[in-house]
Amino acid sequence: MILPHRARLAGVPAGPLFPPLADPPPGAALRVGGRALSWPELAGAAGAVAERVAGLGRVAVFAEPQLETAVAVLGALAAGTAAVPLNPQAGERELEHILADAAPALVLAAPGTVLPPGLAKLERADVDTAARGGPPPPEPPAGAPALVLYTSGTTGPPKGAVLSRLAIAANLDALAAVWAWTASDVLVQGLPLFHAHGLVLGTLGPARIGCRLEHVGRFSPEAIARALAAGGTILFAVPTMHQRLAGAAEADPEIARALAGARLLVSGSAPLPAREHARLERATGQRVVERYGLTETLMNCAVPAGEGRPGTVGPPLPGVEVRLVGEDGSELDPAEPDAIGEVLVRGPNLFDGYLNRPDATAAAMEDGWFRTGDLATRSADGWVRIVGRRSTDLIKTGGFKVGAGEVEAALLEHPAVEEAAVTGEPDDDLGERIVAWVVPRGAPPGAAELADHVASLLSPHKRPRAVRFLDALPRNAMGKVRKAALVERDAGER
Ligand code: MCA
Ligand code: AMP
Repeated sequence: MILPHRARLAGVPAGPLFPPLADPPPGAALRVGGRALSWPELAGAAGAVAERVAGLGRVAVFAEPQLETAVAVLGALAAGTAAVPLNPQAGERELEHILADAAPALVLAAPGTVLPPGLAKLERADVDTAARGGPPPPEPPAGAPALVLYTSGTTGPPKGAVLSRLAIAANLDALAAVWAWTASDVLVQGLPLFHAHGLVLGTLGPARIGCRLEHVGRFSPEAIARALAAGGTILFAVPTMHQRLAGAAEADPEIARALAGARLLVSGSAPLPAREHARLERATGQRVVERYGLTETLMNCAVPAGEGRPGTVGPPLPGVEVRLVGEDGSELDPAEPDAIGEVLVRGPNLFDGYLNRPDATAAAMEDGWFRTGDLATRSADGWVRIVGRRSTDLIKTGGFKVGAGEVEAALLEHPAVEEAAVTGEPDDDLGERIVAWVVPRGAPPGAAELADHVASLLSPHKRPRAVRFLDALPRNAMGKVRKAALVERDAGER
């Protein structure tokens, strides 16, 4: 634990984490991929899950973009059981690691879903969206762990960030305040449900605020436009999705009209380039607002509704403290608005630490502040601009964070790979794409074969999109791979 919960409780209202589930209003609660539940139905189905998982420490959720995922997570949280969402496309190694690390008591899944062989040994409980449990159990303590979300680091396998109910409540309330997000909104999204963006903000957010959620299942500009045209007021999406929406809006006036009709378009998980802000504004008349966060901290900064300004992620959220520090760890002079420093964060939004990794938790924390690894400047009025990150070994591709180290380790498991190094390079669609630099053992393997190999061991979004073969990796005197030389060489070739 990184901060006594008592110290973080200030300002967080007591009461149920999800008021509309404790006392369901009539009307539609959520639709995911075409199937819908009302608030009373959602409360009943989540209640049945809660009865099933009560008393268990942690349960896994096979987090497909389906109604059952929302019901499973809300049910586990109602029982005070921590949910561990699994990427439904997670490969062998990734699943093996998460199961060993989180040791879930069972996996919740939609009936009929074929689970990967890696989950065969785990007990399975099907989620019945038609089930109706009894009245909700007593509200678990605010400090209890709610979610374990796996996130990549520069080296080693992903780490499980433990998020408390308190962190989730405090962060959602802060976002609701700056975006005037209320029960009369309808949130539209098509994000994966195993990360903070789609799950915490995009699913637990509506459930806390009481607003309807329209999750389109699989993202496409057309599906998002349809949901917005049918009454959606807020859109949450990653930059890759906004870019695809901009292109679609330029080509199709109906898509442009649907986006123009929304109250608030929000981008996050990676930077939205100024070019894309401008394209979206030209096509739709809307200024996208950005917010900035991490799995470990949830959201730290957000541009308030109606104040869209390209290139900035806004001021710190209410209750969140942000500090920029220089190389030597000392705080930057706020009178120097263009100075670049690392972003440190403190507040009720912080995680409780990495599961089973006190070493990694200690390394990420400094006197109660979380070190984000992101580099930023701060304007005289306190608005934050993210300008880069400290490590070149973290790649943001399509809004997913991928550690170079885990991809390198997977590549080295291929019999035709002698040595491997992984870097990110700019990509118009994904922001960054993963590039594998490989010294082959014998005849070079095909690029598609290596991509499939990584996809099946880790996850498809961690696969290299380009493979470059070399006779030897550039190394410094200590034998460490000089990634800067690879990136330079890469830029020269493009
Ligand atoms: C392709 N596929 C493969 C292979 N190639 N499968 C196995 N082996 C292969 N070699 C499959 C993929 O699994 C996928 O399957 C389909 O082909 C398309 O893959 P891909 O081209 O990679 O997807 P895309 O269409 O380019 O996806 C773009 C996307 C996606 C939709 C924008 O990147 C995305 O959903 N991003 C969101 C990331 C996100 O939510 N991040 C939040 C992290 P299938 O068709 O079955 O899907 S939380 C965070 O960052 C913080 C807290 C924050 O600030 O929010
Ligand atoms: P994750 O670990 O997947 O939660 O990703 C967190 C990282 O996403 C942060 O450390 C940032 O580098 C990046 N990020 C999130 N939102 C933004 C944003 N609006 N602008 C720039 N980077 C962002």
